[in-house]
Parts: sequence; C-alpha cells; structure tokens
Amino acid sequence: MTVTPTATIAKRSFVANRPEHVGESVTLQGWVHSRRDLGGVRFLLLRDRTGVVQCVFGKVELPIAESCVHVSGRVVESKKAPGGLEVQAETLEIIAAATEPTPIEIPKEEWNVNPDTLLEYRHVSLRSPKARAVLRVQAELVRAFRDYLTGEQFTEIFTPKLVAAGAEGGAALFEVDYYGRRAYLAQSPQLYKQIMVGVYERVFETAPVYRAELSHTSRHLSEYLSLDVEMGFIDSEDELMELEEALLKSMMAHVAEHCAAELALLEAEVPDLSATFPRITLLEARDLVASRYNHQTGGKDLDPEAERLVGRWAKEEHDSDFVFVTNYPQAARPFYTYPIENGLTRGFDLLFRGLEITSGGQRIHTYAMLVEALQNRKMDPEAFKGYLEVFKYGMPPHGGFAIGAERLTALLLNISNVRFARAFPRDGSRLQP
Ligand code: AMO
Repeated sequence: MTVTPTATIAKRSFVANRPEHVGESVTLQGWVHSRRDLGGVRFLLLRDRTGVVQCVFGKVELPIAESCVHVSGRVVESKKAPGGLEVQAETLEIIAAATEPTPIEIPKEEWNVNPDTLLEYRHVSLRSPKARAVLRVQAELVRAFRDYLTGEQFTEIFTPKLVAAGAEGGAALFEVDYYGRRAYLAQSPQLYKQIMVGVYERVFETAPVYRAELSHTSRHLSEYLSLDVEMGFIDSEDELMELEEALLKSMMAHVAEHCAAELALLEAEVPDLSATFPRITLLEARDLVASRYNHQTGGKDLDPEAERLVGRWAKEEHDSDFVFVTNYPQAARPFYTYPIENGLTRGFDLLFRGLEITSGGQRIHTYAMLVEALQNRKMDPEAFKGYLEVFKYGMPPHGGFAIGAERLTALLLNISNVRFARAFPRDGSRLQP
C-alpha cells in the first residue's frame, strides 16, 4: 500500500514508501515490533500501518517492544534486510514507552501461542501482522459489500439493536433491563429490514447482532457482524440467489485486487469465480450425502458433516467453492419464510467451502398469510403484533439474506475459528477485552 502523507504530518514517511527514498533521509513513526542486540550493532524492527522495516543503530539503548517511536535515518539497500532495504538510523525519539513487556511476543504470535492466550491479550495480539491482515481483509469485504449494493440502488439502513421481541424465534436472546421493562439485543434486523423495503425497495445493513449461543463451537459467536440484504418486487428466491452470487463474486474480486499482500501473508486464495454457484434442494442434498458419501442426516436441517460433504460435492462436480441449498422444509425455517407445496419453503442457505455462511429466502408479504403461518405453527399472533403491523400497509413480494461476516472471512482466509475473524469476540466465556 502506498500512503500519501497528509499536510499535518507532511514530514512523516511510511515503511511501504521506502523504495522511493533510497539514499535519502526519512522520518518514520511507529512501534518497536522487535529489537535485537548483536553487540556493536542493534536492530530495531519498526512497524507502522504500512509494514515493518529494519532500522540499524549503533550502541544505543533501544526501547522495549511496542514502545511508540520516531526514527530518522537514511534508506539504504541491504541484501540481508527483509524487503532488501533498511534504515541506517540517525536519531531515535521515544514517543510513548511501553511500560512493561508485552504478555505475548507479537512477532511470534503466528506459530507458538495458545489461542486462548491470544484472545485474552487481544488488545496487543491484534497488532501482529497476521491478526491485522485478517481484519483488514474483512474491512475490504465489507467495503465491497457496500459498494456493490450501493451500485445496484440499495440504500444503507441502520436499525435498532435494542428491541422488544426476538426476530428469529428460539431462545437465543439476550435480555436487557430497559428502564425497568424487558428488552432484548437484536438477533437480526429481520423485521426492520423488511419494514425498510416498504420505504426504499432495496436495503442493506452491516451491523452486529446478538445470539445467546450456548453451543461452544468454532463457528458461533454471541455477537457477530451480519451483512444483511433485503429487496422488494421479486418473482422468487432465484433473484435473491442471483444477486448474492454476483455480490459475492464482486466482493472476492475486490479482495483479490486490494489485499494481495494480506492474502499472501495468510497463504489464502480467493476462490475461482468462473463457475456458477450450483444449486441443490435440501432433499436432494440429503439423498446425495447418503448415496455418494454414505452419510445419513435425519434432521430437518443439514448437520455440519452433511454441509461439509455438500461442499465437497460442489467442488468435485462443479469446481465451485460455493453451493446454494434450496427449498428448506418449513420446520427448519422461521415462520416468515414463504411456504410452497409439500411443507417446503422458498428459503435457502449458501455454503462456502462446506460451511453455512448465509440464510435467506423469500418472505411472506401479506398480513393474512402471516397470521395463518403463525397459527399453523401454534404460535400466538398476539405475541407478534409488532412484527405484523407493517404488513397491513401494502408490502411487495420481497426477500433477502444475511451473510455472517466472520464466517465468510474465516473461510476465505483458512482460519479454523471465527473468533479470530472478529477483533473482540464475545462467546459464552468471554466478555473482555
Ligand atoms: P441466520 O440465523 O441463519 O439467518 O443467520 C445468518 C447467517 O449469520 C451467521 N451466523 C452466525 N455467525 C457467527 N455466530 C453465530 N452465532 C451465528 N449465527 C448465525 C451465519 C448464518 O448463515 N434473518 C436471517 C437471515 C435472512 O433470512 O435474511 C438470519 O438471521 O453465517
């Protein structure tokens, strides 16, 4: 990345720009990534937001790791230095000294530290090149999500995270004391994004949602970033899948273009985007994993092993890292999902490399049909009064989907635990840092 200094710090140079300054004096600001003492020569690896450079000192007392420093010196070629260039340091100024050694050695983060320790000290472990790269890629994924949808005339919305009722059913709700009344943290913007279809036809949101997940797995967080989309005037869920496919392809292409260094550091590859994402119905998927891989799934949904096998099939037969599983049974979907014959729905999931990253579908858009859907499920329409209200006022056929940003990031970057795709993960046992 090349950085143009702003006026206020016009004199500051950046690590990534050093090839333009060979033979010149530069001033750098950043952190002591590490230091090494070879007797007469001392090395300080300086890290700024663009990278890490080796600075060579004489017999100077170097501050401990993660101190904030200002170094000036001449950029010279050096075969031994990482990147082939180093800084022959002339001055060292300590901007803010670290007051104690870091609890983990940041340059070593990647190979020898227990994951729990990394999370416990996330406020410093996040400074490591790999941790930074992961969240940088995520930031670009989100930027590309916004850019693509904005280009397709979607409006970005901001919906409440303090709500009076759950949106997804089930018990995974966090309760909040709301001025003496009971409120909840939003499990998803589901109702609100539907209401906003009545306003803008096409909307999206990127915001955290909350799930009181008791299962302690590598793919569940209590707070995660939900990339939500909802659009009106659709004919069927096929249009939603078409949109999601184009959206994801554009997000992947954006990351390939803007995050080459991060992908290389993480040894990750953007999937081949030439294939069309295959689609398979849930019932076909169940039969397929039974006949082809001898795996039986009895439940209403696919279990994690079945998801993995459907992902494998998509790769083997269609050379695709993505696969849509369609027409979920009603029992496996929320009441608002549009029903079709034989107890099935217009609900779908998208698997990426064998794991669910999206649920979505066409929604029921008339008041009468929603009340009937609730009654069929022995749910009390009175309890969903708030949800039902907007359907009295002309809602078009609509639908949408939500992508779990951490799952998408983790799968793209070969990270085995979604916790490492969130800056400060929240789970059943973690509320700090
Ligand atoms: P769903 O509940 O399936 O659907 O969630 C959508 C996507 O969000 C991600 N996800 C999670 N990620 C991390 N930790 C969790 N605990 C977690 N739970 C879910 C997954 C999942 O595919 N309102 C619907 C979406 C819609 O129909 O528009 C919903 O929330 O990647």
